[in-house]
Amino acid sequence: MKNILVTGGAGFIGSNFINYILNKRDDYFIVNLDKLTYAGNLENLKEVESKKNYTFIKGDIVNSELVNYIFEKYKIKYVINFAAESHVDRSILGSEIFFRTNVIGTNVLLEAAKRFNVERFLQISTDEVYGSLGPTGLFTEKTPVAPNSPYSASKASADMMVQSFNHTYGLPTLITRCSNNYGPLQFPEKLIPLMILNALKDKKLPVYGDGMNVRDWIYVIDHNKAVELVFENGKIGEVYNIGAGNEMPNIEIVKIILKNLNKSEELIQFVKDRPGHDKRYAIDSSKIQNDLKWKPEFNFESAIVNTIEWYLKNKKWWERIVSGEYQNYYNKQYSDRI
Ligand code: NAD
Ligand code: TDX
Repeated sequence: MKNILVTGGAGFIGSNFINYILNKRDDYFIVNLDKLTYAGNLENLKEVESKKNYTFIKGDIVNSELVNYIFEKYKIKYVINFAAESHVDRSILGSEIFFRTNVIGTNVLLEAAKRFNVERFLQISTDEVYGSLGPTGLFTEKTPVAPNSPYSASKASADMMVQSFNHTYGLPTLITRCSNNYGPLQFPEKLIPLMILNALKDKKLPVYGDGMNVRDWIYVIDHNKAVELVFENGKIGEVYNIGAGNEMPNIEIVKIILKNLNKSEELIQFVKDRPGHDKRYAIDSSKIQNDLKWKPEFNFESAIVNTIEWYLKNKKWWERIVSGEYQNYYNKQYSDRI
């Protein structure tokens, strides 16, 4: 049995990971430590909550006393750190919590991992640590880290702490840097679910700037299969980029969503640009493809339809979110843009 501490497992990618992996493996015992911020939702984990090899603990990765207690009590030998404040726009509204969770929280986990001699520590990072690309070229693992937003700066700082623990103490660390994810259970502040829900409600679709910023999209299950491979077979000390080679300008995504929902493009509203908006992200994933034999299995055309259908079928999941506290954030975020 592998005793694994998964952090942030009630969020979008972490909950998809736990659902996927526990469906497949019974040699993993997963302790899910999650603070249940606005982005964490235990409903995401309904299908695994009664499994014997799964347990949930509500708590903060910054709380070193709690983290040390968990390592000791559950004899943790593996860590997969998904926990983070993950939304760029929120980091522009206020950076402090990003520094706290993403940098200090990761450091607390690293210290505990060192103390308890973990066998593998996998840090879930992002392509945003590389900064922004011009019209050509791809991020490779050798691209210098040059983050631009408070979010990406906090993720890059965490990556550097992870690498320093490998270099200085020989902690067996690994880092993955993935491009933009989409799929079921994504909090509707991110581009794709936000646009789906606004279109369903015949609300305006706020596209930043001219809509020509490019992101490289990957279905969340493809990301999580790559995480599994790196966790199992990745070479200690290494960084692995993950991407599905699916670059698209934002406006194109928005139009695909509208077309699938049979809604008019008149709903599109170009709004004031995100400050410091990175122009283009695109990932070279040849290292993980060659070394670990990973390749993406989902194509965008069909996986975006699955995603839209999921939101259509799971109205209860998102209706609670789009009322209440989220609405305050939404109004604050967009009132001065429009
Ligand atoms: P998310 O915001 O949906 O979920 C984050 C989870 O972490 C939530 O469940 C939240 O409650 C939890 N959390 C936040 N602060 C915590 C704390 N202090 N202690 C414990 N738990 C805490 O994020 P996501 O989109 O699922 O992203 C997961 C990870 O993947 C993040 O590290 C993110 O940087 C990275 N990533 C995301 C994307 C993407 O497209 N969403 C792409 C590449 C990398
Ligand atoms: O309302 C919007 N209008 C809009 O035009 C929103 C929310 C976004 N956008 C644009 C900004 C970006 O160019 O769409 C693009 C995607 O935006 P987000 O969904 O906010 O993602 P991004 O900023 O690219 O960051 C994401 O990918 C990398 C995740 O949020 C990060 O957690 C991950 O590390």
